[in-house]
Amino acid sequence: MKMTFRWFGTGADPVSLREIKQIPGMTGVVTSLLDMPAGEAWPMERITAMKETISAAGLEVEVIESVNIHEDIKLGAPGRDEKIENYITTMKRLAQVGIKCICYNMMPVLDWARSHLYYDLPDGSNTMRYQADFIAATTPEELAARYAEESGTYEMPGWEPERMKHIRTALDAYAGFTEEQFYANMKYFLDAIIPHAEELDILMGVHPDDPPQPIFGLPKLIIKRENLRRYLDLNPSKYNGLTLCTGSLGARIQNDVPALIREFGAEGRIHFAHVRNLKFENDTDFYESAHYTPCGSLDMYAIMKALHDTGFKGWVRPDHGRMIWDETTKKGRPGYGLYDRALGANYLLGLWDAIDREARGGAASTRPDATPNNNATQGGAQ
Ligand SMILES: [Mn+2]
Repeated sequence: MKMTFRWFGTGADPVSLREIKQIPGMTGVVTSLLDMPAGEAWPMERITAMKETISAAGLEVEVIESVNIHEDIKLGAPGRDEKIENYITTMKRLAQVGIKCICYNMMPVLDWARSHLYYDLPDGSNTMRYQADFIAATTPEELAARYAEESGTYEMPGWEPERMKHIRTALDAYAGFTEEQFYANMKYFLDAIIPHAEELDILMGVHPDDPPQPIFGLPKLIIKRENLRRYLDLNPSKYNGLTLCTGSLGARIQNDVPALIREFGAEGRIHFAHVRNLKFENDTDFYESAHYTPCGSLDMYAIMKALHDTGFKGWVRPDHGRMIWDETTKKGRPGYGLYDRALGANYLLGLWDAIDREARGGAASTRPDATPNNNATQGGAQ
């Protein structure tokens, strides 16, 4: 297991690589070229510059989150072949700088959604919240306007003003669109890219839909066990795998997250994991709590134990955190402040360390002080 941290890139993230490097146990960052439109090939020189910047900070970059999928691919629209070719070109270029895993999602039109970006908690921190009734009573335009007002200088990925200009056309394109068509289009995409993923040794990990239920009348597929199974069966290569996001799948109260990890992890289909907690307020509504198990509704020990028991060798990152220690104004991206994620990462490392050591009968595998990046634990999950 390698512990990583999401970083949005130079000029796009108030958290610096230097700060990330100082978090105990961090091996690297997970990043993207945030401004690259879906469907275009990423320029090699920008990929190289990204790699060099991160390497200079003493961190690895092996996972890209995300290389986004163009709507034409999801819809099976004319023009998808060209966008798939560009996707493959991007994969080939990323492989050249040592990228080993790509995260992407199949959410139609809109990326993640929350009712509140800065919901105040009693301890004076704030966090993201999801209220189903609120979402049902609003429109995507209203939500985008609210995000823009609340988040200040940072554009919310998936909710950019430019994208919102065309939101009605984009939503209309899904009118009458069936799940069967969606699966067929996903298969078309996977069958095109997975042979290249195998050749390039790049693990592909689809991220679940967030929230894991239909919103604004859009279909949502990557939300529960049987759909994850069907998605993986579309192309049986192990390179067609999952980004297991505990917060996204866990927001569907019927999902048993440790059981999902045990099932798909045992098959070697989980390549990357987002591990975070959330606190249910009722069966559909939740806020994003601190990672520590008693703060939320998910059992973080059971989650890390399931990863360990199934021999997980991939990358973990703490996911969204609360905004704490007055960082709301300083470290602006909702969910992506420095401090709570750093605390979360070290809680997860602590769990892993204890689980791994117990599996070894109490002994560390090598000199602990010889493994500043936690690599001692990597052999622990044979
Ligand atoms: Mn996630």
